[in-house]
This record gives sequence, C-alpha cells and structure tokens, in this order.
Amino acid sequence: MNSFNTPLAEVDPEIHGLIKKEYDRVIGTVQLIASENFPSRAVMEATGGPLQHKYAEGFPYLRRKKMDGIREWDRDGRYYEGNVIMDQIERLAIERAQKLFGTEYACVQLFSGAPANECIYHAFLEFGDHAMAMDLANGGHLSHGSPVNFSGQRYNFMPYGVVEETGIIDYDQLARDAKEHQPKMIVAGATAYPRIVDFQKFREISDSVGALLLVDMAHFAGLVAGKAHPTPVGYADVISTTTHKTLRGPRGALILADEERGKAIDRAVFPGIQAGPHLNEIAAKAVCFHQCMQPEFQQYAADVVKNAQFFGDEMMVQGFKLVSDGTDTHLILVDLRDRKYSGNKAAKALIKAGICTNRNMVPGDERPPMQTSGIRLGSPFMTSLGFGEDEFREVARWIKRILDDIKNDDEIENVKNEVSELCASYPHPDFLL
Ligand code: DSN
Repeated sequence: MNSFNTPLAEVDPEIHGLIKKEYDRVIGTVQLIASENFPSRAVMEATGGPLQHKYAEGFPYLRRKKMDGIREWDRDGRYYEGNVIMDQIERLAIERAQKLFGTEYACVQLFSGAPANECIYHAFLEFGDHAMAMDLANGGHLSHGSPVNFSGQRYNFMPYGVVEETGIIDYDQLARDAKEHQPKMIVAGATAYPRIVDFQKFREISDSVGALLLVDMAHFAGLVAGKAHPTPVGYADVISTTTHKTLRGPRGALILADEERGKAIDRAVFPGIQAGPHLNEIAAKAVCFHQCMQPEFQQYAADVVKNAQFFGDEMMVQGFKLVSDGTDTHLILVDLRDRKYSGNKAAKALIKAGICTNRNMVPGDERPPMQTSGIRLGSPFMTSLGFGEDEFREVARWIKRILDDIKNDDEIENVKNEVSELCASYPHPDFLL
C-alpha cells in the first residue's frame, strides 16, 4: 500500500501515463471544439487541491423568515460541521459571481449545465407545463426540451428555430407560436448559434404571454464577462451557464437571478436535485471569476470574437458556406451540404490531421445527429493558447486542403506534420504532474 504522499506517477503509472498522453494530444494538435477551453494553472490547482473531502449540504447562509427570506451569512445553513473555511470559499465564489455579472443572487453549486437547467425547471415549472426552447437541430441543447432528454419528457416543450435562408432566429414565428402554446417559460441560448441573441425581443415575447425568460448563456458567458457580448442581465428572469467554456474555469455551472427567485432556486438545487456540493470546484469557480474580472480577460474575450470572425471570413475565402454567413461570437457553423460527405466524415478526416472539431447539424439538416451536414468550429481554446489571425488563416487553409480531397491520406499526413510543427512552436502551459 502506497502512502498518502506517494505521487500519482508511482501509485498508478497507467492513469498518470494516460493523463500525460492526453495533455500531449491537446497541446500538440489544434482544438476547435467551441465549447472547450484550457483553464489556467490557478484554476487547475484549485480543482485538484485538497478540498475533495468535505460534505457541505446546504448553503453558507440562512434565509430567516423574520428577514423576509433574505440570505444571511451563517454557518447553520449547513447540515455538517467543520465548514468554517468552506463557507468562506463558497461565499467568495458567490460574491464574485454576483459582482462579475451584476446580479443580486448567484448559486455556485451546480455540477454542470444540464443539472443547472434541471434545477431551474424544477424551481419554476410543474411536470407537464408548457415551455419553449430552440430546436436541437437549429442549435439548441438536449436539456432545452429534446424528446430524448428529461426536459422533453417531463415538460411540454415546443421548439422554435431559425429562418433557414438567414440562419437567424425566426422571432416572428416564435412570437406566433408562443401565443398558441402559452409557455410558462421561454429558453433563449444555444450551443450552435453563431449570432447574438436579441434579448430585448425575447423579453417582449415572454412578456406578451406572461412567460419566465431563462437565458442559458453557457456558450457565451465568458464573452459577457469580458464585455465582448451584450449581457442578458436586465432582460432574463433567470440565467444559467457552465463555467468551463468561454469563462475558462473548472467544469461546473452557475445560476444567476434576483434575490426573490434565488429562494426557489436554492430549494430546487438543495434539497431538490443535488446533494453535497463539490467545494474544490466551487473554489476553482471563485478563482475563475477573479481572473475574469482582470483587464487581461477583457482582452481575451475580445480576441476570441475577433479570431472567430477572422477565421469565419477565411473559411468563406476558402470556399466554405457558413450558417448566417459569419459570426458575432466565438463559434462558426460550417454548412457542408454542397459536399458529397457528412459532417461526421469531415470531422473524422480533420482529426486524422490533428484538427479537432465536432460534427453538427445545420438548420434544415436532413442527415441524423450521428451524421449531420455540418461541423462546428470555435476560437476560445486556441486563443487561450495564443493563436491569432495568422494561425487561424493557416488552419482555414489546412481545413480546405483536407476537405477538398477528403480521401487523400498523403495530404492528411502533410497537414498533420504542419499542425505538429506549428503547435510545437507555441509556449505550453505548465503541466501540474
Ligand atoms: N456539449 C456542449 C457543447 O458542445 O456545446 C453543450 O453542453
């Protein structure tokens, strides 16, 4: 039996070796998955630090009736003793999240994006209630009412979509459908929508039918934090986001709202859906929010958008068609319907050359989700590692060389060597092992 102090490499060389290999893959190839990012060393240290041990069901505050249910920092909000320090950590994470986004209330205990949405539905909807959200094939998310997901099975979601020719949300149709469907909640936000969502229009449509407006800003939260994207605060009733995408934090999620709705959200998170919060991730979220408040992060967010727009333009120069002809955000969606192969085939060819993307449906797609007619590309990860316009231009050229001649293994090998050479020339983040 090894001692507690024995390093991972000695305790479990197999897993240690695989972690090292994954790190080498990540820094040795080009990561274009729009929802992925490389967190800072500080975030990783907090995540992997010695905070794995504690149970802390409850919150670092109490909501006393005599105080109108307003949060009061108090250790008795926990069901376990020994949380004096953990309370300080969670309190810092909450206060930083509220300051970063300018909301009265933040819950930092959410394990990930789908459970965050589940908690919000649990707080404000009854099973069977009507709701509306973007269709998965038009860029939505499984937890936005997909029939194969809990959300679509427990609640009565009507999907809305985009105008196929423009790729922009069909707000007029959404308004008409909302009148007919009478949703109790409308969800805005998507995983493959390259344009800025019109929060004002969503507010008006929600108000016209008395619906609650949830903005799921998981994809663009980092751009909001870095002031490179309009904020949904002031329009949305409730906001959910993951913390590991453009925010560049640890895996996990966050819910934002006003104090009044926070009461229902707290009850839904605990004891409603989740139990013991992951304090190591909460500490890492606090670090992430701190980093997001620094001026460098605003530069990062601006660079993410600038790089995505430049990359999109270069892809069009190389002959590709983009949904909505470009982007306002961190992602672009390439429509491959003018080609003879699927998005799946394209993504498989690109990964052979060290270019990591994901297949994605495009509006009006006739192929199933396992095949698709598009690929989704994003700039956050490689911008974190220092890529700028020159590098994204090169990546667009590589993608053309591969996708114009998708069965040419020699060309894939040539591109692979060029990818390795470029990636090797970048300063790599320190590895913790
Ligand atoms: N899986 C995420 C994405 O790729 O957009 C959403 O949860």
